[in-house]
Amino acid sequence: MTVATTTRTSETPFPPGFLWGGATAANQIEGAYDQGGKGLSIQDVMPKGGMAPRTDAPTPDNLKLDAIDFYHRYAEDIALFAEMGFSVFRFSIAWSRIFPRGDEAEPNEEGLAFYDRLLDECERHGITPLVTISHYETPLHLAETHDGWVSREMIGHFERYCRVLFERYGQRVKLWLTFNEINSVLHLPFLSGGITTPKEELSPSALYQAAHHELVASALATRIAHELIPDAKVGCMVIAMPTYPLTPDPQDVLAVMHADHANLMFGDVHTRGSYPGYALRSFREHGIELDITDEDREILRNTVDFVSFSYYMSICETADPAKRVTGQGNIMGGVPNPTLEASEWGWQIDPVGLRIVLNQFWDRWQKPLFIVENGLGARDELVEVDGVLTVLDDYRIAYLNDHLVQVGEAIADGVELWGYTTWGPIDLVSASTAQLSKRYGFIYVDRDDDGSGTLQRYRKQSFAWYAEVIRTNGASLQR
Ligand code: BGP
Repeated sequence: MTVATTTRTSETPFPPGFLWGGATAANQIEGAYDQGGKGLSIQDVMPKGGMAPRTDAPTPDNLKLDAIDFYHRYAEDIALFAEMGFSVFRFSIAWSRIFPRGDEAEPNEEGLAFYDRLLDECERHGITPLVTISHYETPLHLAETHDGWVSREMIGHFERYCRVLFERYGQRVKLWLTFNEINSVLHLPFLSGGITTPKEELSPSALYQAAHHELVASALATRIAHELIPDAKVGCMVIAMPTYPLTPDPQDVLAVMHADHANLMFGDVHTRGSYPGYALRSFREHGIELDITDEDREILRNTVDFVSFSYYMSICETADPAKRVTGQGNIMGGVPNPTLEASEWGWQIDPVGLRIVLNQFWDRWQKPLFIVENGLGARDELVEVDGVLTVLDDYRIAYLNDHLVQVGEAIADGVELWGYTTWGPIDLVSASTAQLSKRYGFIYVDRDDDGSGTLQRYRKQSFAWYAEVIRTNGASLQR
């Protein structure tokens, strides 16, 4: 006999049909780096992750080469997502599975067939796919021969790749993201833009030219998606980083405005279809000369249907150079906030910042929003409870609960939000440090930083917790 639930879903601020799920990236889960005709991507030569220098060839201590073997275990993993009640699964397509070098005329059929099978599994479980076209996975050949997105030729290679994806999967994939965290190219040019020139040697003009090429490519992809898949929705994806003044000094507030401009320019171009005045002034005053053609300007007018973002932390800014100690670990730098605690990796935890940034983005862009990454990277310990191996991750539950409560507040504020996918619903390899011990999942994967482990999957305590959040559409959250 089933006992009727006492939870009243009418008490939730989350609208009916809100999409709940998790997010991953090919290079952090698939493994099989040299199978199925796949070429090398920049990730295959980054054994220590995005914050460290690359190597010249794949090294055995690069956990991403095998990752968590999703390439072979996707059916089992998607079944576990379905067990939690996912209505959406965000994953990326590895560009180098489809075009192994990036510059071929014809795609690799074996790579395309893999994602057909993956989509079959999503369909079987009624899970809506949300596909990232480029998630820190530039084919290595393009990085090495073109200096990544510094070259205008990348737009053509990307266009060819997008057309293949839209033609092949357009019947079943209606939600697309162009570039993961596109604003990170200013901070991590190799990881984000496949730019092999070391950052210190890269001129600001070259760096912003690369960003411009990505923006044009993103708008072009949006236009083509709309042409080929009339009911598709295309979003940009940015790092959301609410930035607070370190003090009430107006100079600190101005420093925040400048930091915001540098970040928000990417969303501004994607949603408004042209560069904002503050960006043009900054280019002028910093001697940044960009090659922006009339055709580019025309293409940029193809604005996105929605804005998606990752949210992990907020930061502070100050105009006082003596106080500019940068925070550790995160991609964007910034000054640590003295009022906040940090994760073991130095990422400051700020649930209220999520409500703030949701409101900021909605007020600024008036486009539907989608939180496509949020979560806590933590060390987990596998323990036996009633004869079952699990992880008692109450810290992860607390983190996600507190963030989701703030999401509910933002929805009550009037923000239009389509969905929420946690980062790493299953443990995966970290983008910044290439560790597996920085775990995000509801599902524990038995693999350690030294590469040992059975790869077996175990449900953590948070697994049942998230299933309940989804089942009640957020009504079970502790406010
Ligand atoms: C974002 C990336 C993801 C993911 C996440 C967590 O910047 O889009 O790929 O990895 O951060 O970061 P990390 O893996 O470094 O803990």
